[in-house]
Amino acid sequence: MKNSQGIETVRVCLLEPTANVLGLCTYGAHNILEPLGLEYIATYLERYGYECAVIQQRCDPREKVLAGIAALKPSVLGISAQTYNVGDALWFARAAKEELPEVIVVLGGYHAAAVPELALEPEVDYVIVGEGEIALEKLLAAISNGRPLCEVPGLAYAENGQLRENPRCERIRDLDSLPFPERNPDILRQCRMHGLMLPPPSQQTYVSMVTATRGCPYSCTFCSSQIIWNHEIRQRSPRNVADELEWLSGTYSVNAVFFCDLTFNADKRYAIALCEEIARRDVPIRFYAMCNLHGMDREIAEAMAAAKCSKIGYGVESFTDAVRTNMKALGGMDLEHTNAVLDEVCAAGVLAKCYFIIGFPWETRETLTQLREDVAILHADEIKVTFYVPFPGTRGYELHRSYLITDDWSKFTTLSEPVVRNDDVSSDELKQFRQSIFDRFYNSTAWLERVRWRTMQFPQYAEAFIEFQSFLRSQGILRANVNDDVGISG
Ligand code: B12
Ligand code: SF4
Repeated sequence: MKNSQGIETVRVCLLEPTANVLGLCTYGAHNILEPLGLEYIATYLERYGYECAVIQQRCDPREKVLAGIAALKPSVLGISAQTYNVGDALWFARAAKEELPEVIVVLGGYHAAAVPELALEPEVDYVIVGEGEIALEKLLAAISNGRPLCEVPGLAYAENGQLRENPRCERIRDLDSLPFPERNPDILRQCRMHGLMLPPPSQQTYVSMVTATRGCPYSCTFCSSQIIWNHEIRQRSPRNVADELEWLSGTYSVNAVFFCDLTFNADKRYAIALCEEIARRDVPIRFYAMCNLHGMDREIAEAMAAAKCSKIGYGVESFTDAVRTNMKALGGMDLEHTNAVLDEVCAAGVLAKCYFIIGFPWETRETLTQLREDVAILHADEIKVTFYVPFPGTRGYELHRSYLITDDWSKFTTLSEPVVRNDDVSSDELKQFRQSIFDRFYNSTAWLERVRWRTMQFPQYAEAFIEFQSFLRSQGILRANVNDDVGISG
């Protein structure tokens, strides 16, 4: 095998297995967006002369995906392994080795980084722990040049049956130095951001992801982000991010973007500067981003609205003291404070989605009932409720692994069913509570009034609400014929 400066082209195939989460979404349809991490790695490796293909399983059966990989005859197969898809990742690793006995299998991603012992599995050759671009290039160069593996940063591998783990790779200091990840138009065309969105799903043409920053300064105990990134937040220049948006619009006709930054507003001044640059360019793309309620105010909301941000997601998680103080890095906000912040932001014309987690081991019927009451008067446009999952590598896993009721990683989706034991509330009851929280929220007078008020104040959102409501109705969640009730036409 030779590297870029070397003699022959090395073919690398990068795979994201995704199938087992299909249909598990809150409302029956799940987003599968582009495999951005793998696209970053592929574009980076191509700089060094490697020939790369990125494959995303999406809805395809495993066998079809495997045949596609085999046809490419790669020398190296890199697989992204999160917790929920690690079983699929190992299936592909085994099957690829059977088809192509010479292929080198490398795992990366959150689960692989949390469980580097996967390198001891016979079908896995190497695990990369952490950010993938530099580490994988160094691994391929070491293999090509016959350099010792102990020199490869971030590498975990088996040596005489024992696990060896090298120190982590240096971080990419200058994120602007990374080339824009090459996209596959076929994938972007199939991607949709479901839920309440502007443009609504039916009008999304090509959907992409962008990340302006890497890392999150906080450390919520249930979050996996620290496994790959750290507390330091690295930022691309606003100009570089706006250039990418223009490129996505011009080259791929993208009209909707998910900013997958861990916390878009972690640095308020930076976020405002970024939005000002995007607004100045007037790129015809609307976007969705995740923000922390702490640090949100009218100023940043107006900057985001001017940059065509149509929705902001917030990890509210819970109003229960035990969660707010023990699990959330900054301590969660109470209902009153949350509503006050949401009001400020909503006034700027950005939609608000709030995320909640239920099913912590200490959860009781009383805390769940209280949450349902609280959510019913929440000043949000959309909610998502997921089950608590202590992912390997998190503090939550250390605290709660003894509460796990399954060791089947494919159930660690946060969407399908609880994986944590609760002595007060059964899994079935938890599922029912989750459903009833949605039911209560979307059928509450407060939400119906809100839809009316929002569409009067911001008529541009009328289409988004109409499509979302008909979706909720098709799922049996929304019972009233809200269009008639609130007088939205269309
Ligand atoms: C965007 C995103 C999504 C998108 C879809 C992404 C997609 N392709 O389908 C949406 C919103 C739909 C989504 C859904 C889900 N997601 Co998600 N998602 C993310 C998010 C926010 C960003 C991922 C990203 O692109 N980052 C930017 C790129 C540059 O980084 P990256 O992907 O991590 O890749 C780098 C490294 O990890 C590494 N690497 C990754 N793969 C590989 C492979 C090899 C071979 C190598 C060498 C290196 C390597 O190198 C890359 C470049 O440096 C992460 C959190 C985060 N910010 O990382 C959660 C995250 C990955 N999701 C998570 C989960 C659980 C889910 C869901 C199962 C449930 C849920 N609650 O939403 C579903 C299932 C999705 C699916 N498609 O199957 C968890 C995974 C935790 C775990 N331990 O498994 C995360 C970490 C969030 C969390 N809860 O902590 N997700
Ligand atoms: S603020 Fe979000 S990304 Fe940061 S640690 Fe908490 S949950 Fe994770």
